[in-house]
Amino acid sequence: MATAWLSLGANIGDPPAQLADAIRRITAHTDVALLARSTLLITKPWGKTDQPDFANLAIGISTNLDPLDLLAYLQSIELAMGRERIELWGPRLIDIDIIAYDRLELVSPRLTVPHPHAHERDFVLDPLRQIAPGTAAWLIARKR
Ligand code: PH2
Ligand code: MG
Ligand code: MG
Repeated sequence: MATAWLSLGANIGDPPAQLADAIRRITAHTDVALLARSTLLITKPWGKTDQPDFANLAIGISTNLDPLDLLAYLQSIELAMGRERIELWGPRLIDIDIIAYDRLELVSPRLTVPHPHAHERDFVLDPLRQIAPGTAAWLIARKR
């Protein structure tokens, strides 16, 4: 069993409802169990600033899926929820990112963990600190 930390975000449609729906779908998998859920934070858009504020939260899961199978499952949920990949860092109905997978460090064509931008994004770190302060500190320390 591995512990994975996920960041969820949305800024069009009904973001709180979409985040709740995404958590339901993620934890519906027989090989995924919810460990922790942060509060929902309203955050200013990072990277591309001329778009609506985001709703963000973080969850911790326990899973038997390996990182690439977890990624494929999360992407299938994004697709099922109507996510379209139009613009880098642009508005989205739902975004589900793997922030960390245990203390694994993996760089591969489809997936990099820890998430390459996590340590510099408060919208990721603030929710994560609520539920996994050690992991948030590790993300920052490994980049110093
Ligand atoms: N996601 C992005 C780009 N910028 N800004 C905030 N506040 N929250 C996000 O979830 C977010 C973002 C790309 O995934
Ligand atoms: Mg993202
Ligand atoms: Mg993403």
